[in-house]
Amino acid sequence: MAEVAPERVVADDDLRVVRLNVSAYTIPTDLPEADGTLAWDTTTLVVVELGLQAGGSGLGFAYGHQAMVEVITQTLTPKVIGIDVRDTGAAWSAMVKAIRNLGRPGLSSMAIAAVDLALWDAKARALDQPLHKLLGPVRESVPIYGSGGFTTYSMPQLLNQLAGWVGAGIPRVKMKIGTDWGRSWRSDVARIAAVRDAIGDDAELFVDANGGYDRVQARKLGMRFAADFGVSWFEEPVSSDDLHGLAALVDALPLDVAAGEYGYDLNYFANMLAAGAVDVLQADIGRCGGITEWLRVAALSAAAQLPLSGHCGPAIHLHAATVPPNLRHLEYFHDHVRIENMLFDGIVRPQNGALTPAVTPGNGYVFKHANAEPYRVA
Ligand code: SMN
Ligand code: MG
Repeated sequence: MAEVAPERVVADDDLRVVRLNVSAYTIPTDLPEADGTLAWDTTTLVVVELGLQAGGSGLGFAYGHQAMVEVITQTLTPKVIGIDVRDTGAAWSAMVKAIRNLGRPGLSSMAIAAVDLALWDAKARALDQPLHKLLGPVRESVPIYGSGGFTTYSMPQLLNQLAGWVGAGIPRVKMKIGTDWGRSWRSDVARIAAVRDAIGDDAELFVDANGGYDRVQARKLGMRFAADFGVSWFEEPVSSDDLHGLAALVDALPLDVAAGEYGYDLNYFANMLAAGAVDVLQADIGRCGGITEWLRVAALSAAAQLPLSGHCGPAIHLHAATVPPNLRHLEYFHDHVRIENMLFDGIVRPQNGALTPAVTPGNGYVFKHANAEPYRVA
């Protein structure tokens, strides 16, 4: 008689999660920031520091709102305490079940993301592996695009920032358009023309309207952006809820239509792909539930024969971004780059337009509590 295999590996008690410390920080932007449909002057991130029985630790964070702290401490923590940190899948599923009545899209998923990222970091540190090596990379470094170019910037600020990235070897840059919900489209055209002039012909120029245009506006302007200024990426030309409108633009425009930043779960991305609404799918690891779900989103877009691009928060995407064969790039978002360098040690710098994850155990970065404390809100 063949021996029956044990049903599960018996957990090593040392690797059990025993503690989650959760805190939130609100950091003022360096200048007023706005896109076509929203203005803001602060950014909040929620940090999870997780402890294991034998003293191991993990660090995760996600951008969002301080209300995530309550979700994590009250609803997620009881599901994660006692779990073997290697069982990231079990922890993730338990967290998703626990927030059923709170609603999966929105802050709940961001809260899950912060914990999932901390669990993956703790697992990699416990196993003494760089996180990307544990995840199974297909590439050593990840291409990025510089992103900012807010509608609130003066023309010199806009040109300095975008030309600055190109000058620093990042040959892809994104600016905000759709100013005043599309009413100031003439200003968008003038700013795009000036940026193209400032960055030269070789750099890729991306624009993000954040859903500020209507369908006809987006079609007319998209044709012009591509033909006159070589714009190659048009993000949220219309609302990302308008899947039919996006799909029509995918067919009509000779550039990449991109969307997906408000995706919180797999079904959202599946619907967007089924509608043919994008040429490139975007997904934000800090919104869609962390590494565990983001890699599933990558697989969905691969099955749709489409590339994936990581949205914002370069530090939290970097290790996972080495894994999907169909990854196009990560967003090197001005605000988040600034915050990640202020609050964490070990944040890697771009080289030749790409980021290469550190080969130290875990995610490679360390929380600088003293730098963060003045901004603490929870
Ligand atoms: C964005 C990111 C962060 C804050 C506001 C808007 C955005 C992007 O749409 O894609 O960079
Ligand atoms: Mg966007």
